[in-house]
Amino acid sequence: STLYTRPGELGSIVPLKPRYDNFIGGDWVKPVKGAYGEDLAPATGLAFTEYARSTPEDIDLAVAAAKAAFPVWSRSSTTERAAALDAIADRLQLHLESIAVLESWENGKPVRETLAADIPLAIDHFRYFAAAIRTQQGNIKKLDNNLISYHYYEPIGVVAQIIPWNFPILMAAWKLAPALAAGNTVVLKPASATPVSILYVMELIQDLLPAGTVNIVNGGGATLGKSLVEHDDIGKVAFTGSTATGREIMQYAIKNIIPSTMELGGKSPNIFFDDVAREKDDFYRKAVEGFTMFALNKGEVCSCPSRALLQKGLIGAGFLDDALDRVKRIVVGDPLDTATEMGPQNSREQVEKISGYLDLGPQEGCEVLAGGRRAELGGDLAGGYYIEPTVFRGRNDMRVFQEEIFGPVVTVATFDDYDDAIEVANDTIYGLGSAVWSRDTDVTFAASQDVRAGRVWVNTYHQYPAGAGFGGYKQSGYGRETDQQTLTNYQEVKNVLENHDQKPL
Ligand code: TXE
Repeated sequence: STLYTRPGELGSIVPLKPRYDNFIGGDWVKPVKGAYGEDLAPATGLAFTEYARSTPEDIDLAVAAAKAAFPVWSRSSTTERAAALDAIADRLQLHLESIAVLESWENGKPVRETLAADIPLAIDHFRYFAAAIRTQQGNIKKLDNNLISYHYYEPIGVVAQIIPWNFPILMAAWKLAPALAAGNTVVLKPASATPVSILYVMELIQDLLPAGTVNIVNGGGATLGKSLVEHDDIGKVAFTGSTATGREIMQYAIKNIIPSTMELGGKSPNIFFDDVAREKDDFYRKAVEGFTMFALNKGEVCSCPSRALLQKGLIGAGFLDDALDRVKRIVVGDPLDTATEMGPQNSREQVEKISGYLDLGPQEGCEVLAGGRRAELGGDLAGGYYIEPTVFRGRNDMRVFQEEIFGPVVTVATFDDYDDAIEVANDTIYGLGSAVWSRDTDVTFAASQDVRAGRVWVNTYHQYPAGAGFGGYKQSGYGRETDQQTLTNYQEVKNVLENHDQKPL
């Protein structure tokens, strides 16, 4: 194991500034009202830098800068834009380690994940959309001898992007890469729990984009959201966050009839059929790991496999016992230690919210099979936001099975047969992630059609390649991110109808 640094001593790896202003029009711009907030490290609960607590006046500046940059960026060729995205990817690759360390420190997620997944996936996103924009096709039709119709795509204009704190850099990449590839300019508002990692990235890449192409404004969503989304010069909003906030943002989008895409909450079923335990082989061990995926990123994942549905035979076959053994061995600790598998929750608010559910589970009649409490760590980490990985067993109609906990908590229910499994899996207001585990491909194929969710993983979980569309059914939102189809979220379709008939109309 490598300990990247001691808490509070990032300096040797990440050259952090003591204070971060907004990034507007290619410059570092102080917030108009001059207010700043402290950026707290979840591992210790201590402040390590400051960020701007902006107001609607700052939004106006950022939108104006993005509007001024639009004519240049939107008229650049797809080759130029692809080259810029590739250059961003190369630059991020050079600085992968420092970005990964900062992302880990600001969010609390283990550095082994940011090094191996978050930042490499973000880099790949820029490469993917560099290729996607160069290969995107319009279409042309000869409707009759003298009438030709062609369709092609145009950028929308200035787009607003509001992202959450659970995957700050990856969510920024999911949104920025397609928007920029399509020729839009952007005002991005990070979550105020993780305001700085994206600014550190902007510092690294600012010379690669024309000034004003990407603008970052920090501050509270409640203060900035309405003024950003209702701004008359904003042409589209893309949001990732809670279903409640998504609903509010959709109201703002109504004002100027701007399109929105919403990636919201989830309560994803992870369905295991009896045949998983037919042999205790590599497939079995992979399935056990699949069960423990609820603790990835300390459960702060919209597609967290937070409901494990086990066919009854698996209990007698020892699958749940093996899964619990693995859960109890999850290493909880300093996110900057590469041996750590689970770091602290992102904020005090999250710990309070999760603790409420840790109390509620047993009150509702759940059996506590693992965890169930805050994890108390010593030394530098005593003030951090740690929770034990928790396994509850109960019924799908309980609130802990229905509400998004957004912590390292999985609720387990058993089912009799296939129909029962599908009914329980779909008994939720959400429809984001899901998985089915079986050695029988007829079963997995049927389930992949019957589960009402935007992503069905088959015999795997938590894979997010750039080429696979991700998004929700039902109250998990609409619109897909990642994959080529994301481009069209950021484009208008132009139709040109060309009449070559010389006869008078
Ligand atoms: O989310 P919000 P919060 C869920 C998760 C978590 C809960 C609360 O269950 O416990 O939400 O987290 C911005 N107009 N998820 O309060 O409010 C906000 O500043 C415009 C699931 O942090 O959704 C931040 O940038 N913007 C989720 C972003 O919205 C507003 C990821 C997300 O914050 C705004 C995050 C407003 N009125 C939380 N209010 C997922 N499924 O991935 C807030 N924001």
